[in-house]
Amino acid sequence: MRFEIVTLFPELFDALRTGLLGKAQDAGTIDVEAVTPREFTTDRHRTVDDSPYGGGSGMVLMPGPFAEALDHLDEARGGNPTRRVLLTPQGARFSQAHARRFSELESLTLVCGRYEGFDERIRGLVDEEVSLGDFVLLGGEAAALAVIEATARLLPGVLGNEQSATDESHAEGLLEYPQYTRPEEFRGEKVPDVLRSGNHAAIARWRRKESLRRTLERRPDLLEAAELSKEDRELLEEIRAEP
Ligand code: JBQ
Repeated sequence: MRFEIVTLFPELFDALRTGLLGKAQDAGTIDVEAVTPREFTTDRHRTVDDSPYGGGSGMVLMPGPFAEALDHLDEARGGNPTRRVLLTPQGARFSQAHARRFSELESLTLVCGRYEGFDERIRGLVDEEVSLGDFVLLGGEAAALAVIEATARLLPGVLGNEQSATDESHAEGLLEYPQYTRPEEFRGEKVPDVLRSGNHAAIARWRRKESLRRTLERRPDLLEAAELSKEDRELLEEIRAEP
């Protein structure tokens, strides 16, 4: 899969050479190309922004250099299709469902806006708008990195088999159960006995119960949406009956 980014800070996407996504690039499973609208300016100062019509403080990103950068990427792709996504706090909240949908594409083009503002006509250049959430960033770059990571990890060959199984359990919509490794006791806190019992049925039941407990305590909204078995509902009753 190809990830294209239009950004004023292409160096930030060098971070994708690290770890599993670096390996995925070396293996050719993913391709990352970051281009800057600045490269597609014609004036001496490589201007990408200008003062707003109607007055006011701050600068607004001009549509021209963004459109030229997108045209360049279209050409480099040889006319193959892509989906253009603008990162903006005004977009739909990014979710695992977006990541799944994006992971089915041959190519995804992420356009990084700036919180300060971009010309409204940049919106007309993209297919959809997404946001990571209700907090303030300086620009879309950190959001684009998150979208790339969430999407790329779903591609065959990016993760080992072990972790793709983990994704399925998370996709059920519950929070993860607590995990432990050595030492058996750390600063007075012991590993729960059941995990050292060798009783696999008891361990599976404990883990499911702790997943349910965490979800109930921290994300009751997820519990509403989750598909629960009869055993799950019994475990929840046990939890609710606890002092
Ligand atoms: C959003 F997607 C963007 C782009 C620029 C700023 C942003 N701020 C908050 N949340 O994810 C966002």
